[in-house]
Amino acid sequence: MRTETEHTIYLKDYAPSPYRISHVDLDFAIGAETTRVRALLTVEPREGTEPGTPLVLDGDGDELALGSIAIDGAPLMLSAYLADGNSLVINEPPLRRFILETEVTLRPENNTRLMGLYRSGGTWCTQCEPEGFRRITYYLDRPDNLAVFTVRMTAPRELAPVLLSNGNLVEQGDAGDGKHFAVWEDPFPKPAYLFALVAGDLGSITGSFTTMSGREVALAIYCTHGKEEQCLWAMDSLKRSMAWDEKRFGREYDLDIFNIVAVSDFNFGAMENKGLNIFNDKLVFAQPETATDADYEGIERVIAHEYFHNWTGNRITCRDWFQLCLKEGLTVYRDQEFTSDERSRAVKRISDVVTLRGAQFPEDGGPLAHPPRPDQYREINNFYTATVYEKGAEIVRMLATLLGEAGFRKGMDLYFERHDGEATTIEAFLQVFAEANGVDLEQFKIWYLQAGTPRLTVRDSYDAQSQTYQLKLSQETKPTPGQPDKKPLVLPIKFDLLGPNGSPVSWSGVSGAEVRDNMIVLHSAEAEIVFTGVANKPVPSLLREFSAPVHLDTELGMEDRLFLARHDSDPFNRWQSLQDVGMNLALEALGGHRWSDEAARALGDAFAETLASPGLDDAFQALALTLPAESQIARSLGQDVDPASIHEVRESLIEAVFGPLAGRLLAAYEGLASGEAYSADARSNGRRALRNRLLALLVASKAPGAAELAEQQYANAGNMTDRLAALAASAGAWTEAAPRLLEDFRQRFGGNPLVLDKWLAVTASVPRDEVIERIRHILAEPDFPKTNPNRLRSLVGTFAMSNPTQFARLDGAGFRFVVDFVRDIDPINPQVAARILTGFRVWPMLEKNRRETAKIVLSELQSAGTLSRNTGDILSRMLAE
Ligand code: B3K
Ligand code: ZN
Repeated sequence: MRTETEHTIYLKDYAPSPYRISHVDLDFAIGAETTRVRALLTVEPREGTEPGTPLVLDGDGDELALGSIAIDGAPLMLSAYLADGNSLVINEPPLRRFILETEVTLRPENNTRLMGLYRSGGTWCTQCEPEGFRRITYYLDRPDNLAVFTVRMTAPRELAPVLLSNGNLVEQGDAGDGKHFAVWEDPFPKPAYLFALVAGDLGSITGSFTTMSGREVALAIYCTHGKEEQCLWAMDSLKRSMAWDEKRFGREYDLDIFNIVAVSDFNFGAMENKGLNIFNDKLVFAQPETATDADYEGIERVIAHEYFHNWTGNRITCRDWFQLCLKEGLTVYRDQEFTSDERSRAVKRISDVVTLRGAQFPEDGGPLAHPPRPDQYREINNFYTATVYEKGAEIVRMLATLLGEAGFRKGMDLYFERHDGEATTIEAFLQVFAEANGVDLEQFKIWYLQAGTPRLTVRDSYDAQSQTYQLKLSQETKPTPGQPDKKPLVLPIKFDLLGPNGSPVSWSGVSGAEVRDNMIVLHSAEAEIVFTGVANKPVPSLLREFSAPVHLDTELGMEDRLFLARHDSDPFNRWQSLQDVGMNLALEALGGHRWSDEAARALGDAFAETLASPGLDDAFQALALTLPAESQIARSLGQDVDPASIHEVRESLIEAVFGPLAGRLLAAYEGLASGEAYSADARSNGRRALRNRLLALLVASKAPGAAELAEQQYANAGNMTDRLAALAASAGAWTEAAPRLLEDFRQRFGGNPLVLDKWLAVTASVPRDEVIERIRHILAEPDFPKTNPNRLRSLVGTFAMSNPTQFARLDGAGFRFVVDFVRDIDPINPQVAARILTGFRVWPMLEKNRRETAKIVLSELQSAGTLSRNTGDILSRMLAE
């Protein structure tokens, strides 16, 4: 294995390059076997560059075969340059503006890493963020070099009738010999990571959008022939996103064309290339028979996210990759707000918190913890994490909470005004909010620099005689790798005090911390807040809307929590209170104190009441009628986790709480039946979500007839949402019908890769011993596509991330299987391998036997040598003491 310091890049070492490239003129000759790339780069030294300073361009020697190299038309002598595995060094470039011309040959067909130029289903496409452009040509492959690009491409007309790149199409025509060409020009200077090219035989749908200043933008979505109809929802989502960004942030689209291309082989969700977004096709294609409501929502969200990057990411980009969260956290915040405005704000908030707790908290509490703005990395691809994205969005959300809507908007306006066209930093971002609002954000900045989830502890007391109510608050963040000492953070804590009937209790004075409106702003490690003139002992509703990403520790008893579940006017806390009660019962049972019948009944009653409340919408009820996930319980336990007992306890808690409600659940399930044709709108979606939740509860609590009901729903479903829900419920509880339904599903849909993924994921989540053999078997099928990230993630990713009892089996078979897989896939696609390996991040909190086995298995992988930098980096962080 490589050593700790090799390849480590530090934020403190950031320096601008001594040269800049202002214009890029690319010529792609695309052929069936190879592609030749000729690049004309207009290079100039920056002010102050000393004569004789070498020009160092990035270039991946595994991918680029250098043909020729010239400066201002004159070929370079062999001694004038050096091309090694990672770079091209021009020893003494002229100290004036010059044109560097290089020619390289690529083999896109062999590019299984899916970075740079590669082929997916016959289509040539690119992925350049973060460091893929260096696999296309030699370049200053860093986000702070902004250049204007012109792209010419020639390709066989038959193989690639469609030729696309960024910006505007300025010329096209016949190139003889069965070939044709197109020339694209992007007038907006951009970093190389936003470059894109697509060449292929594709179908398309078109649309148009008139911007707020009256400009007409031609929209198109390109896809495999025959899938055009399945792009309509994405097109609709795109138009709504464009309108929303104008209305909410005053941001208008800036080119005359906006193209999206759907491809089948893609390392992540999608990519915001200027004017030419490239998408994983699972985030484009939707039709009711094959896509679920979750797919529809995901498409809407990601289409919006990539579109919003046009301002937050493209026009204002990152100075260096340490600032990744500048564009990602902010853009996730923007897409969350879009969904909240388009659908239900409360439901969106709860779902986002579920995601945060399910993905980011485990990261922040484990060996891979890192600050939202890291200060070092070995492999930047490993930092496209829940911390950078989701915690990054939480930080922006806290900023909006602290500054208020108007104050936040003032800051955003100044950000766009001041930094448009720049590559900038987190500091510059915070500065505009500080200036626009006249506030100091120095302490707030720590959120970006410090890893770990703070624990906020609150204890309360009431003194009837003096009519005072006291809240004692303290915050603590545990050490994380490389950060032993933590500072207190600024915590915006929205709250209210509730009286006996749930209405707010008033107070006449408050002291001890910054309290404004219904928000405590905690700056210190500890505070004692005293409310005076409080007539009766209130129940506190704390951290409303989950106003800060912390673990909240209170001493509220079951009664108070159930009171909040009934009366809190904050829907988030109503939901949270039910979760808390469920969590407490599960944790106590794991500690040897099984719940009393009375406690289970009280929680059941609260669920029943939630279900019967006419004021709560279906989607909210669906979320509320859920017990905390096994991974959530594991995290609350924090150490000595035995996934098998958690599974057992949770299963029997479901039976104890929901079993007695079977009649009511069934009646509600039947009442929600609808003969309506599928519609993707939020209301119909909520209805299906609730109905399917009820079915899952009936099946999981082993209600009589529930397994048959699921089988019926599976057979009669008119859409994929209902069919998959019935399949998943049956497989999760392994009903008698489960194997039959799984078989049927594969028969019906096995020919559709995106639906096959759903089958792979359900199969991989079955919490039964034979699952590993089953997965090995599927992987060994001769036509299983080991180069397709979606398939691999659905099967093995789901197993490693979402099947805790089997992944962390006592005999180590789950760990060994995943490690074997990672070793196999790493040479094909290191990004996929590294991502799946992160499933091990839970290992330090497992009970002793599993922990030891995990450590042995990981250490064996480490000593096996030759791993990619991606996988090697994850592995060594995972094993660092
Ligand atoms: N910016 C891309 C992610 C690129 C990931 C590279 N490993 C998509 C997005 O966040 O919008
Ligand atoms: Zn993004």
